[in-house]
Amino acid sequence: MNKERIACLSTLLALSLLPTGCNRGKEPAPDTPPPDAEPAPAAAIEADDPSDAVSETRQNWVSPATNMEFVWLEDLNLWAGRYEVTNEDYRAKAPDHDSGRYRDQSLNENRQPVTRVNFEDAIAFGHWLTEQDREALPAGYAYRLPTEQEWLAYALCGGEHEYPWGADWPPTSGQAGNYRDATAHGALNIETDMADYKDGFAVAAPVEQTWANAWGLHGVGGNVWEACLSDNDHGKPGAWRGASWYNHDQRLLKAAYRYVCESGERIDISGFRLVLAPIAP
Ligand SMILES: [Ca+2]
Repeated sequence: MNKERIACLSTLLALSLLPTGCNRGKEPAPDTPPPDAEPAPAAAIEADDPSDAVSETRQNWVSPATNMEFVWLEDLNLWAGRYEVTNEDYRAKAPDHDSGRYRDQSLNENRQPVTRVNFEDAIAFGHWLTEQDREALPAGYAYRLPTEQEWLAYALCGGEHEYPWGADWPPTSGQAGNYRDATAHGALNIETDMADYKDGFAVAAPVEQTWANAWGLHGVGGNVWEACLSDNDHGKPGAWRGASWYNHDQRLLKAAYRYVCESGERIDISGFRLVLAPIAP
């Protein structure tokens, strides 16, 4: 068992053993609110003019190597993964990867999102998939993690509302993502601030079964935290966005919330989604 796994399990074990009422505030420690933490309007995203070659391919994209689906987002001039990267997708590169379990619940089914990956793993998967699909990719495009600004734009579908599903708290059952809901409360016997919300899943949900937003992207809010790159340096980690199946704290579910942890940490609630985007000049 590696050091990161031990740290992860220790953290989750500690949380699971907390007395009733003490779980709140023990979710991933908040980053110091950055001055740029408010949602950015989509207009802040500057998209380059696509080349003629790319404009002929503006339909949804399927990776030849993995069958991963990507949705063309005209506002951002890129394709975004319709789903979070699954265990099945990830095991095309790393056959022995195991996303493990939380208590008696599996996190390792093929269509659940991959977890127990860190920034380095996620960035490497994008590079690997680019090499696998290189002959088929639109000229000038490659797979990578989204930047935080890109994530925020498609998480809110270009809007400025507070949560991925809109402005209401709590969300309406069936109209938001997979969080620590009434299902988790019942199955895991853990406290939740979302007892009136039911998404049907105690832990990570199969990616196709998570709520889709107006741009057709599933699971942007909840399911697993999604690794995003720095807005200023696309080669460096930025933060994890979107919360997860384990989270229920209203503050952490806001679209503007940034979860910053050690880039080497691999935990049960952190995964990623890829975009297919123009290669930086
Ligand atoms: Ca849930």
